[in-house]
Amino acid sequence: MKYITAAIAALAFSSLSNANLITNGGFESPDINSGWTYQLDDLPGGWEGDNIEVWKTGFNGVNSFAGDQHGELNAHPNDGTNFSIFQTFNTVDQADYDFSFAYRARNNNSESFLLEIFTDTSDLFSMIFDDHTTSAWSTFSDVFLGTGELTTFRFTSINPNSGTVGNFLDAVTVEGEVASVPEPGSLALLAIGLIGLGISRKNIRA
Ligand SMILES: [Ca+2]
Ligand SMILES: [Ca+2]
Repeated sequence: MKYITAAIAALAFSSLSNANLITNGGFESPDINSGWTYQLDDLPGGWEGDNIEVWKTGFNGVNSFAGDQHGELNAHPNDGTNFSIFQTFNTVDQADYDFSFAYRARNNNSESFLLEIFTDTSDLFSMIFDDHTTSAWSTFSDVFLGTGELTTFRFTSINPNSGTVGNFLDAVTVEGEVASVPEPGSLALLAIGLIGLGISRKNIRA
């Protein structure tokens, strides 16, 4: 009986592990030789959304916060609307997720953008960032609570709201439990364990 309970607990815990749920949060892909590039829609390995712009470290005198590249939220070409980039991932219900990123203004200190973390049914975090400067990278970190649903982590340009110049980003991470789908074999074992547990309880009551 004790062993069955322990086995079930071990199975439950083994289906969870900690990971960074953001892919290409450092904008290191695609690997560019120099200058900058932009890509319509999805960036290979991670970001989705409007056009996505990647800069090489040192271009226009701006060194990346980490690695050899960083992103610019106000991408190119300008389609006349705000730029958004996002990633969507699954969370575990009631698990804490630590998130962090670096940001820097490009052209003037009045630049701003919005970060929203949300599911289909709830808003988990929302904040406007307007405190970054052209002189150095700033960093931000906080925690949100998972709901067990698909969760979207999205940056949207505010100022400039549609221009192509502004709001550098780098080193975006979301760290916490990732739910992996158990192997069929594990599920069968779990079912046998639960049936065994039910029989034991019945026997105790009888
Ligand atoms: Ca980087
Ligand atoms: Ca740009």
